[in-house]
Amino acid sequence: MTTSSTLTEKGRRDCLTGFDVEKVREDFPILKVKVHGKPLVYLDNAATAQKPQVVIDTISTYYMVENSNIHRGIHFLSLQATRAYEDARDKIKHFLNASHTREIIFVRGTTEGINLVAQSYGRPFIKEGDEIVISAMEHHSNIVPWQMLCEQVGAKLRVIPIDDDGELLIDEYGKLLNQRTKFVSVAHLSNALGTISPVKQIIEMAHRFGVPVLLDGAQATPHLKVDVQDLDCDFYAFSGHKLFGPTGVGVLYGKADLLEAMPPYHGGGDMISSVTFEKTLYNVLPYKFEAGTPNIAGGVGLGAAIDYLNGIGLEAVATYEHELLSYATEAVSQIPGVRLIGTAKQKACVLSFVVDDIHAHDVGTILDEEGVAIRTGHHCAMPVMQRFGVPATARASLAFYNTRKEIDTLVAGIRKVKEVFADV
Ligand code: C6P
Repeated sequence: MTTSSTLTEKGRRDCLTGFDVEKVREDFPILKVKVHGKPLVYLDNAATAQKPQVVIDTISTYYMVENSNIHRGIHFLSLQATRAYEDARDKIKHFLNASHTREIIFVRGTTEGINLVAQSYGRPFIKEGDEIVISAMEHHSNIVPWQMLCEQVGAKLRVIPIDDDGELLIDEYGKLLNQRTKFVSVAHLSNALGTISPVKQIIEMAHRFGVPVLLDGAQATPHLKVDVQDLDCDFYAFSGHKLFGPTGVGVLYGKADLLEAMPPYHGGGDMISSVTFEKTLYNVLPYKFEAGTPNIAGGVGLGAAIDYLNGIGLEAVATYEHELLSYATEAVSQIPGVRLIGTAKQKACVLSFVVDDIHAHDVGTILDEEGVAIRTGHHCAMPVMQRFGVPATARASLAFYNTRKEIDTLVAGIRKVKEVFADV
């Protein structure tokens, strides 16, 4: 029997949180895969996370015994599929602590959620000369839709600058807010830097000007507890596939009064209550924004992923990941020639770095030979690369199933990269 005196500090914490990484790893079949004959070390979780067996099983069971179209049939299977899909919506409502399921709109992912708001909110409510505020650490998904809107309506994009650690300059943000500001859209957690932004403060400041705020939660939802009522955000978008669920499904949360005031984004089946050639009446929320047959299995799978994550507990996840990121940061930064890009005080799960003047793709290729999967490049955040004066970074991104041993393999791999290039 282990007693508290025989436990390491880390073991003691894991006992307290009830988090057992080796047990959790058993839930993810892909983690047993070998790459180039070596055990897979999957550190590309910010791109997409792996799926636990229960999510895989839920999707295949859905197709085996429940598959049918939803909201359309009166037959048994259709009602069953509808119930499964709507149950998933209810799980998402609880996951985000939204007030009502009609505020939960199924979309394809974060990208579609932001585009929906940019068009359905932006086209009617943002006019020529108005300003939209984003930050310098946004993913292209939270830049381009706003640029497109600006071109369409003649509005202007304003950008909150960041400092050398990758933290938002909150005073500069304050200076950007004025009577012309009509929308603020920022990442909750940056995919390229790992910065957790002070989103509650950002929202409070915008609301003083009566300005709605969208949070891009693509990276935050797998790592941080999100409470949309406590944050008081107006919109929140995230992707199922980063949350251990399937690809092709995501969520847009919106406050009901705003969603009610917005016209539909897409037209088609299910988003209507009646259609004649003269006039169409739209369906109630959330269906008004869900045209056409959705990704039903995806929604059901996302519900299973949320159940799974709730079973582990996001607090235990956050505590474990925080410790793992500290360990990784310490170990990687000790390698001579490594420069970390993104050193904010509040960070989660992302370790972006450059090694000497070796191109990030070379770093990634050599690590791949060691079985280590990371992402290299601009991470769909080109302005971040420009801000730090690098063409690309290597990015290791963590999930709760990663271990210290895997970080050691990453570190050994980076040292190997340096050896290979020392000989070149
Ligand atoms: N970032 C990454 O490797 P989609 O593609 O719609 O699921 O998510 C888009 C998106 C939006 N915002 C942030 C902060 C993101 O990180 C992403 C996706 C992945 O960093 C793929 S580019």
